[in-house]
Amino acid sequence: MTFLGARPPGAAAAARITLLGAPYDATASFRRGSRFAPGAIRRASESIETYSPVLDRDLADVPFTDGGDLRLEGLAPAEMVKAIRRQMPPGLPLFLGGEHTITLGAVQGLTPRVPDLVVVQWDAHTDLRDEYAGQRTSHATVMRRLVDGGLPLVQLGIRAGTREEFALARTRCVYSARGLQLPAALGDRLRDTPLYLSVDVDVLDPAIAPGTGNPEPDGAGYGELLQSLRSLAGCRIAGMDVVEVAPALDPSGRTAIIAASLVREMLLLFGP
Ligand SMILES: [Mn+2]
Repeated sequence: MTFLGARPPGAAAAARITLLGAPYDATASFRRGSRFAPGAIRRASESIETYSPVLDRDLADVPFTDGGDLRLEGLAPAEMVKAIRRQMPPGLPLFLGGEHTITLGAVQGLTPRVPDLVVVQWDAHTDLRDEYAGQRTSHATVMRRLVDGGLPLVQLGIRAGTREEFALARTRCVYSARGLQLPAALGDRLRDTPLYLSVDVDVLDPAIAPGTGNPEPDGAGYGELLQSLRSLAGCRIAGMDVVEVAPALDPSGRTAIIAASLVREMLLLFGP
């Protein structure tokens, strides 16, 4: 099964965006299940419209293919990151996680061709630990590895982490805040540089999107997240992901449907 409106694989050459599933949740600390997200998001996409009235754009206007799932099961975290890095599709990739660790492989896979990449992260959590549960490559350390690698990082929606992580965010991130709106001056700066957009679904309030491993109270509304993404319309987007959907933790199914809507909006907003 492919995502709603995806062109057949034969049209891949013409497509500028490739959707790729990254079903991996081996380092999940609290509740696993995000490895089932790519399939659940594709299934949920059948229940939504291809047309976005706000953007007045339809998925039929955006040439994209669905490359299926990468084979990541059974790999150690560092091996999984390498596997993603090696299988980077041409053009603009949109990864369906999987846990947040997959972002490390995606960004590292892109930096050789996009050396001045800036990462924008929507997340409840800082993900800036140096190590977590004995692992240096983990969902809780992913942004630390990127910052240590010299990548400029912008964090939005942040409301959980250790004292040390918050201190690090203040000194090492370009910007880190609880709110989702970019300051105008920063928004202007981001227009001059290619961006990687990473959306952890736990940036949303758990009442909206309960199907995730580490829910944090008092999160954002869906409209607020869309508004934040729309403020980057017209920017140069080099890659994107939607991570940490754990379908089995939400028997109502709404988290997967919200994720499918979010993927549609990202395709319509940032597709050619
Ligand atoms: Mn998170």
